[in-house]
Amino acid sequence: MRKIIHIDMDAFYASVEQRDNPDLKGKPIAVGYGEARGVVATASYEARKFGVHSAMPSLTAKKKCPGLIFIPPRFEVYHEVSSQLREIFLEYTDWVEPLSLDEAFLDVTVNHKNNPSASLIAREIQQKIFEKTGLTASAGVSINKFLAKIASDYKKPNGFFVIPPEEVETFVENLKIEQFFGVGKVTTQKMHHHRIFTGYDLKQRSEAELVNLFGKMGHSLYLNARGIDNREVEPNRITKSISTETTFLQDKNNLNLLTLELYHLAKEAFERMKKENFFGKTITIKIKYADFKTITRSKTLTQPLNDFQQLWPVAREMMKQIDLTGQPVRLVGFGVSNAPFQQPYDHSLGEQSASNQRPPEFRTLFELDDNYN
Ligand code: DCP
Ligand code: MG
Repeated sequence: MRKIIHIDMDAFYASVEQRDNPDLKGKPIAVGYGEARGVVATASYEARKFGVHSAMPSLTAKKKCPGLIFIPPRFEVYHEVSSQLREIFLEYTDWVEPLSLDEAFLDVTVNHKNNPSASLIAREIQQKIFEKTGLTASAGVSINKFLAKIASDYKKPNGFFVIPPEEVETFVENLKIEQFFGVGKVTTQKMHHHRIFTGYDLKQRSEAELVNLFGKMGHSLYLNARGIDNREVEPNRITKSISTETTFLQDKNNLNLLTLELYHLAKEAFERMKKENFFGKTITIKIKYADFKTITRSKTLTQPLNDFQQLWPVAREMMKQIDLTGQPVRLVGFGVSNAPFQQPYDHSLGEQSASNQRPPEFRTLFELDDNYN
């Protein structure tokens, strides 16, 4: 039985800003740009009471909370805090898997302190984070990643929650379906349509039925419903890019149709970018022609692409530059890479593809995944 901890900082960017500027303490703030095209990166808990949240357009946020104070992000500082967190985690175990600047899984089944209690370790880590950074984190402790992550969210902010082995079954039965890993808005609707509302409902369905309904995810849902998640804590997962692609049933050479396809791909990629907090500066479009000849076109912007309204016009223009006069196209791909908020840490175990030209200290925090379909 493994012992997994998930640590997630509370209102991360906003808390850093409130820490560094006491005038902002206790006030509704949003980290981001307040202008027409801006979006909220994160909101302080005071602002969340008004319904302001991450990824909300800044103008909407202002309407919801007229007194909202916008603070431009200082990524160097968040990055610095992230390194401090990492140092603390590594005191306990080498099995640290960061998911973003403010969040990580730790496997403490075996740990440097020979401490058999994951709960005590999690408590200590929260304490150390506060001492070193002046910021609060929430901690979740359980037997796997799926449950540890739910646990850290359970009592936010400054929360601490343990799901011990003997309580797993009941806990999972009572979870809402949208709390399961990979179940977003669309899947939730589909689940509800099939009268699956809770973990208990999910457990009544056979694996075959779930696979039939939800594809590959059906397997993990079947296991998760039983409190099982066999994913390891992976210390060297890094995302270098997020990409999506489609192969058409019939080749296309019409710019409008191809642009429409690209739009859907870009939307899908952007959802993942938000989820993984991976906002790259480089857009890549990939085209495979009918004869399988493949070309890619890339464009690098000065700012990370954290707003779809900013990203899409660039992609659309790039599509216009693609030669469609010869062969029709059988595949279109869209990708984003080159995210600037990277953590300089030792990935001596990590792998790098030949296409990644960045020096090791600029590798990203996230999962390596170039083949997302
Ligand atoms: N972030 C972002 N855009 C998003 C989501 C998050 O830029 N759509 C950034 C800002 C957050 C940080 O990533 O501060 C961490 O994301 P979390 O989802 O952990 O959110 P917070 O830490 O802000 O809040 P919580 O207390 O809910 O964890
Ligand atoms: Mg957080």
